Amino acid sequence: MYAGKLDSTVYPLAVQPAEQGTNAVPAETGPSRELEVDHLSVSARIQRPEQGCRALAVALVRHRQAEASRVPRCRQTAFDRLELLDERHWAERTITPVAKVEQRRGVSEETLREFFREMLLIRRFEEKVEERFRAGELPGFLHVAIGQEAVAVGVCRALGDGDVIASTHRAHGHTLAKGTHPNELMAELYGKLEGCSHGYGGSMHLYDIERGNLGANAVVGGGLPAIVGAALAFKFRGQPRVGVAFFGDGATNIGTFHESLNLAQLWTVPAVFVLEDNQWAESTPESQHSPIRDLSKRAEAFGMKAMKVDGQDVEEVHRVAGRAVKHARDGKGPVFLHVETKRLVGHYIGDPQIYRDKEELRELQETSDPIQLLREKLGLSDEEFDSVDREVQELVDASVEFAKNGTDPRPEDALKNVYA
Ligand SMILES: Cc1ncc(C[n+]2csc(CCOP(=O)(O)OP(=O)(O)O)c2C)c(N)n1
Ligand SMILES: [Mg+2]
Repeated sequence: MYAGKLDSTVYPLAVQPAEQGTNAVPAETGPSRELEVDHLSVSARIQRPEQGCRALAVALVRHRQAEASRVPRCRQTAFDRLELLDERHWAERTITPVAKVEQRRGVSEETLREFFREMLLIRRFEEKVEERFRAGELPGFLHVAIGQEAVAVGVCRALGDGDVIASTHRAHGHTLAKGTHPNELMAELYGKLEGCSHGYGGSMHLYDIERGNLGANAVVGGGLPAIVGAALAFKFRGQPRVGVAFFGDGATNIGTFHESLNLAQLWTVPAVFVLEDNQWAESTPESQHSPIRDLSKRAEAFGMKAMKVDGQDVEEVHRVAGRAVKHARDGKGPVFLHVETKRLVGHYIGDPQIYRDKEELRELQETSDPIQLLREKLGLSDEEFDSVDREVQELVDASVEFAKNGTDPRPEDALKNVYA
């Protein structure tokens, strides 16, 4: 985690004290400010330090215990003034990631088996989410990404620990693949304090700053501007880090998509824009929401490098994502990664899909399931499959237990960390 570095003094989009809510960190002056500002080149420095560090301040507070030695002294004092969430949450936060996020070179069979395990973990997790939702245990509105697991795993496995992602309304897979423990994710879906967003967020507002997850987004296209901002900050600081925005084909019709690609290319920021093209936006087929069939052309309009890949083949996704990430990390500018994938279920849990041809869907489920395809590629025997399956199902069952035993947020904390 980069707590010490995410200081508002260095962050190009910092908040002015007058704009901050009651929980906001006071503005600071002093040696750390001068020191940090020196990291920015004069030409790169943005002269508007008055916006946007509020979410970062929250992230910093979250990690103040673990990172105390790396946080400037004046910042620690500011933290001490903050009352946030129940301290017990942090004392107990000892979970290590299940899905690995370290960078890999080449894809050995062993690595492919790890991809398989992670994809199966995501699948079983989402099946359990559906089961618990239907049992009335989970509040809100839930979208699963069954059929799209290879995108989450293939892309996130091409990232390093310092890289960040922003997700969509279909965020469970991205979140697990970026390293959030199933316990923390399930606890969030149950609205518990132990959840990755402390129970404030739910399925469409999953955050895990420590693991480089800048959040899911209920607003379609909401993650792209955040990633352009993060990538711009990486560029200013000279850090070899990359920001990745996931979004769907429907999002390519949204204004923030076009604005983000435009500025990302103009500023040659280290970002990768991952289009998860499942050919549906809710119940609207792509042919009815976009006048062009090849959505990569939208990136070409900005002069952005575009790559295409079959999203049902995790090995391919990983390989091409690795090239895209390298291109961005090498300072050559952003990349548009067009991933063709399949939504093998409804738009949301409970969607009757009356708008979809049942026979076509059944055929897709039989021929395009990325987990089944990888199982075949690996030649896994039934015993091998069952062994991995048992292991991940145990993790998922344990996450439900963890979540059910979690702490309900206190009503008096409802407005804490709310900066609207
Ligand atoms: C700005 C905005 N417009 C509309 C919606 C309603 N909405 C939620 S999901 C969705 C479809 C998005 O389609 P796509 O981007 O292809 O993602 P997918 O659901 O296929 O993963 C829409 C229109 C929204 N949440 N935000
Ligand atoms: Mg879509």
